Amino acid sequence: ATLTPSNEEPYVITTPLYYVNAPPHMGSAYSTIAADAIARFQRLLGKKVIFITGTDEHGEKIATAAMAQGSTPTDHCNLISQAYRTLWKDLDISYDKFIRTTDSKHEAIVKEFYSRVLASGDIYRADYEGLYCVSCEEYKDEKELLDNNCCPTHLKPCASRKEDNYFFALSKYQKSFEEILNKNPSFVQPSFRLNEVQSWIKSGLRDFSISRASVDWGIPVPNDKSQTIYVWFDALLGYISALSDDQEKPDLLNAVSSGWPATLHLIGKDILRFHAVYWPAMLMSAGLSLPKMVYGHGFLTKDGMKMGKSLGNTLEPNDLVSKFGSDAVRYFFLREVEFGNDGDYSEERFINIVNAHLANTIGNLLNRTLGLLKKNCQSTLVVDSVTAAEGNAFKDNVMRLVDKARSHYENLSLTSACEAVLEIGNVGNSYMDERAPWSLFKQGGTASEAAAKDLVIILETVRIIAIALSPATPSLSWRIYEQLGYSRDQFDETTWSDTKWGGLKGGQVMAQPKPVFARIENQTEVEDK
Ligand code: ME8
Repeated sequence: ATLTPSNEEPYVITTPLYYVNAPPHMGSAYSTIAADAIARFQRLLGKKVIFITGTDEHGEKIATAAMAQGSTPTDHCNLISQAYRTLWKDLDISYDKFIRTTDSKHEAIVKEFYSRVLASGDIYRADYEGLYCVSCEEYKDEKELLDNNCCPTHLKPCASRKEDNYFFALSKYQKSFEEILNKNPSFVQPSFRLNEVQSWIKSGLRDFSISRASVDWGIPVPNDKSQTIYVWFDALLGYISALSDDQEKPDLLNAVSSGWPATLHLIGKDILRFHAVYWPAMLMSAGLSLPKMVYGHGFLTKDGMKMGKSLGNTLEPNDLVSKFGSDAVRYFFLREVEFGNDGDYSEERFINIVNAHLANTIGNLLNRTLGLLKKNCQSTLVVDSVTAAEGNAFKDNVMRLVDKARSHYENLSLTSACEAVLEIGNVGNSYMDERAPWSLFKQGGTASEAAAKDLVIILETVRIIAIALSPATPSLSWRIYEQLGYSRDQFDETTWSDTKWGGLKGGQVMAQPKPVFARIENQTEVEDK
């Protein structure tokens, strides 16, 4: 067969490049899970997807963390960056590129970028005095600080600093920004975050310093070894350097030609200003195209405070995964935290939701149907699903919900997409209960034939659920497909068009019924009994 090269633009999605000051926590996992669900959905649509994640390894905050561990920055970064990759594997994260800002190709590209911005006349040298939050790696406006100059996110006092730095002329881009946002208000998502960005712009964009004389652990400023490049002016470039091949002489334009601009930067709302203001201006200055969209999701909170490495009030994703499995963790956070808004975690809620939805609504529906099929039809489908559903309005209901799920995924309404798929499970269970095929089988004759068809209808419904939920629960979806008698290759080849009614064929033999999602035993529930 000939390979036809595709001219189609790839769907390039990125997560933040996480700081390696501490191992990943549930907040970092949350962004990555959401990005993975979007990437998987786009692949189902047949898009060529480039899913980028990675680690942000330079700057004062990292150097200090390494020192506190009695380690060198390099050893520390290697260790923590690896912890991210291990967690992503355990969470079924299907990234295509993992960039480390200490990769030599990244460093080369940052230097080249800096030189382009310098050549465009947007870098100058000046003294700066201000209040600095190391956890944010950002100079703060006094207005935004709490008492004692405390950072509102990290609750730590900001230190007064004075430095002779290189500055980026952000203020030059004021007009361009107003135009961009007027022309393309969907650049910032969810739409309610646009106001925030607009008010920053209205209040006047101020130049910011892009180098540090006081920090060694960073990329040296080209032509001035006494300073290193500010960690944000370095890390954002990771979205481009990730696209670069591992060639001997990495170059910016080559990387850009391999997929830039990004379709979607998925980030938390804490770093919206860097992505929606600083980054586009940097790109304009270097003459590169802008990402199509920046989506700032909400925070996972604990007692109302942002869960984070700096505050130390985090939830251990490794513990959750080893206790409950990747599907449960992925599903819970996508389904329970209204995508875009903040959400609180509680173990009780976690157990209730995944038991009700994954173990009961989906797992149990499949399991009891396969049990009946085994008992009454030797685990074999009597007719194909199209024939089984002829003249049955139930099928139309399922197809309507599938379309609903699709449009929610397309609009990045991940929570609503999960809800729509679960609704398919609910209507499937109602259908099963109304039809009560177990009693029809007892009647024999045409009642029994109708019952056999009902089982096909339910199994087809569960098959459709498996595909439609696979962006959220890839492992569970595969286990369902396996139960329905498909091979791993067949599962891997599924696309969104397979959510169309009609996949199951007459004569298809199902596997031995086996629960696809083990109910989580709730300690307190057990003790209460
Ligand atoms: O900011 N709830 O890295 P970072 C939801 N290196 N998401 C959360 C969260 C929470 N409680 N806590 C963290 C950096 N996140 C920079 C990024 S990009 C070129 C450089 C997620 O390790 C959320 O996506 O502090 C947030 O924006 C990101 O982790 C911050 O990660």
